[in-house]
Amino acid sequence: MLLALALLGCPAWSRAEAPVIESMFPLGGQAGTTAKVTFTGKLGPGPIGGWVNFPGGVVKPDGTNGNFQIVIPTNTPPGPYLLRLFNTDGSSRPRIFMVGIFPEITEIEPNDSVTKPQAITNLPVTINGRFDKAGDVDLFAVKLATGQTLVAEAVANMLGSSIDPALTLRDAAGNQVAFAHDGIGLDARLAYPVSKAGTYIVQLAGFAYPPAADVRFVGGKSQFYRLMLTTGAYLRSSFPAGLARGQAGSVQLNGWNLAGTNQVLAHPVAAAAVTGRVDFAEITRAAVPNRLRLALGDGAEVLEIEPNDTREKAQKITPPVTVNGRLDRAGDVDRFAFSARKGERFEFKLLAGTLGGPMDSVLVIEDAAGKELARVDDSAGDTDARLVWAATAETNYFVAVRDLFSKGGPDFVYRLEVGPPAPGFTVAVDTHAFAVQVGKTNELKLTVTPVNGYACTNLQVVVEGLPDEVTAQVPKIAAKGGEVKVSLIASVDAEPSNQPIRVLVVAPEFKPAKVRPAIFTVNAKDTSPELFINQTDALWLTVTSGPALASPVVKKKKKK
Ligand SMILES: [Ca+2]
Ligand SMILES: [Ca+2]
Ligand SMILES: [Ca+2]
Ligand SMILES: [Ca+2]
Repeated sequence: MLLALALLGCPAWSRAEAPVIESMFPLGGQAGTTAKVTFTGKLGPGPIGGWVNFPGGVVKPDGTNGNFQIVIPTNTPPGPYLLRLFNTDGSSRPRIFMVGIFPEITEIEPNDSVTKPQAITNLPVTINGRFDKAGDVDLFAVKLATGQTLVAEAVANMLGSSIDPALTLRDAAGNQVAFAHDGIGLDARLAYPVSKAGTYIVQLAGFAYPPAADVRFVGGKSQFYRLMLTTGAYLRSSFPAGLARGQAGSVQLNGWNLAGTNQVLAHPVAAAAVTGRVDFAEITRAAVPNRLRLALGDGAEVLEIEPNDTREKAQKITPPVTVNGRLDRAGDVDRFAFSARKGERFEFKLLAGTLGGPMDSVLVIEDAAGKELARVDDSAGDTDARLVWAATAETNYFVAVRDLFSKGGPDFVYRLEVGPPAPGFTVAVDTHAFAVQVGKTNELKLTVTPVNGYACTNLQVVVEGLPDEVTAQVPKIAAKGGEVKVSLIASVDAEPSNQPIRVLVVAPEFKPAKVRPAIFTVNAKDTSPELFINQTDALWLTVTSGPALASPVVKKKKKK
């Protein structure tokens, strides 16, 4: 049997019984509390454990029926984290668990009409709700004072729910005063400065995603959301959107209710906060319910200077450099002039969507006469624009940045890196979890892709987090990269176990050594474009005791 499966190219270690999570509720919890979370799906009859990737996080079964307690330490920074359930056979796919700082309550039906909203007596709050039935709408009444700004954030799609939420704010008479259909990917965010004190109604409705021909409000088992309501501080973006690694600096935060009613706040960044080999640092502030990503660079940094919309007014830059810019108004174009030698090659990297901002960026290279020489568009969403281009003459050229839909505003921040094409590599893995049986070997397949002509021959693979008696054997990597099969070998003395692992690929010839973790894409389907965490290096290894079980995957392949 095992031999036959091996010949068919089926991994003999595939196990059918790893937990499958269909839904979880609530989708998060408050820092400093123990959240009670109910999972549905195929959780299996045996003992089940859980893992979440904030420090000190504990996931433990709470009785039966998929109920768990999730301990969230007090100082856990707010934001999205990954969660897994596992058993002796393997791990579920990672799910997103959101940590908030506000008290959490559960939605109470019926709350469908303006005359019967659920009264919310204390702000700030996070409401955990669901669309129970087709056509369900959920209404919440809040009392607001003149001068306050209400911020409402409804997240569902970004957490893996198949809902596209819409927020409507109504006055006590039911008149619409504000509306938002997006703001955080497909999820909705709304801010409303109150000019007249009174009771207001926050109305949340959910559309099916991906959109069906028949666009109705959805309802169903896994249509869960989190609705945050606050009149306190909330962060939207940072300018600049990045800083030089290891150097203290200052950024301007944009948001609502920052320092009283201001929407802008200076935020000092200590050198220690932006040190290390990570690509991004996080901005968190006390009593602020969300955090921002701050990109870290290794070269010279400059700030954009307006006006720079035309070739005549273009800002001169000297590569290699990172420009921190912003499309501060609708229609803004930012042009930068640079000189090149004949045949000189440049790599342009634009970072915008990756930072969480709304910009749909377009990058254009022009000659002195304004003729377009190259163009790249990052409309694919989380893939930011990258372009390698060679100058054909010794002269001045221009690089222009704008929004595909000519939008702009304080949150349309970007970073544009211009420099010689940097050799490097990326590493992908198409499975989030692996299993190896005691006394056996399993293969973990990586895809190594060289960038800008890099030769992959010196790359080394390190598997971090392996338990005792499990070792990794790595073949030599070809210059052109490609598939790399890492053997995980469990000795007969290995103990059955579960643990997170990371696979690091190291290029030692760089100073400092370049390290790239193998990345798993959580939601690779085109139907859901964005999750709060769509790429992770947090892989999983289960060491199993028994022989492999026949899995549905094996059966399907045998039919051929
Ligand atoms: Ca409901
Ligand atoms: Ca309802
Ligand atoms: Ca600008
Ligand atoms: Ca401009």
